[in-house]
Amino acid sequence: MIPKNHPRYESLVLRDKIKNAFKEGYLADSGMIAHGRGETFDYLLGEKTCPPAEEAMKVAVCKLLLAKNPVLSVNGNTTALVIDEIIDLATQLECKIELNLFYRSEERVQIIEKMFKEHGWDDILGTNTSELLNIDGITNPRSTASPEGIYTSDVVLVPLEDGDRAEILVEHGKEIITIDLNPLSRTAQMSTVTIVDNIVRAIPYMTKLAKEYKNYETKDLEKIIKDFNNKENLKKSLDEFKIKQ
Ligand code: PTJ
Repeated sequence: MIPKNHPRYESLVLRDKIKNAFKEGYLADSGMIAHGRGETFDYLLGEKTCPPAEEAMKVAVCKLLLAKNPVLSVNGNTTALVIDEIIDLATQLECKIELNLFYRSEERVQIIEKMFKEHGWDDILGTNTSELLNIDGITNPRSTASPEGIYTSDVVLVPLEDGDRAEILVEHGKEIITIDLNPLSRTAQMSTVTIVDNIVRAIPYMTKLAKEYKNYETKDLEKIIKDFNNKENLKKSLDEFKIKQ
């Protein structure tokens, strides 16, 4: 039991979620390392959502609302940290959720599928291995894509992963949105829109924006997107990492 008055209470609660997910068999062992990496960056960021992340989230939500087939891709860490929040976001956006694992095993797939069902989301894509297609150019288990989801999607949210999937999906003509506390990660650098923030703060904020923006006209959404430049926004995000007391 973590005492509520502990100065690191919120951070310890997240660690507990990660530890429990590993014990329950659906978090990759490397997922714990990934979480530690995220914790470090979040410390340096002041554990708060910064203005460049807010700007990127506004653009990301507009792109997801304007998309023909938007998909939220989830892995073990995302499930452990924000399963209910991802479901809320997908509900507001009326979009699909697809499971995509780097350390893919049938056991992990089944546990995560069951969890989504128990949390009220019946049709998570990417779980029926025999029906999945592969994205050309990705030579690891992240290449899997469901025919009605990532394979035919035009805008995909790819949070909390560092690798080559984002850039290859971009090469395939898709717009990729990532949430990554490390602005220098390969995924952060290669995505169309990079949100440098903790996923636990970002997803609820995006849901709030989606509720507001879904009443906007197309031209108003396009206006929000128009002048966004991801490279410039990434530079602004990097400037937020100041080591100060
Ligand atoms: O569940 P699987 O099998 O798909 O595996 C998941 C992991 C996360 C192990 C794997 O996909 C992975 O790519 O791990 P990496 O290479 O450590 O990349 C994770 C990235 O997410 C790093 O850049 C971290 O800084 C970042 N990150 C970690 N925790 C958070 C985060 N970004 C946002 N919010 C977090 N809470």
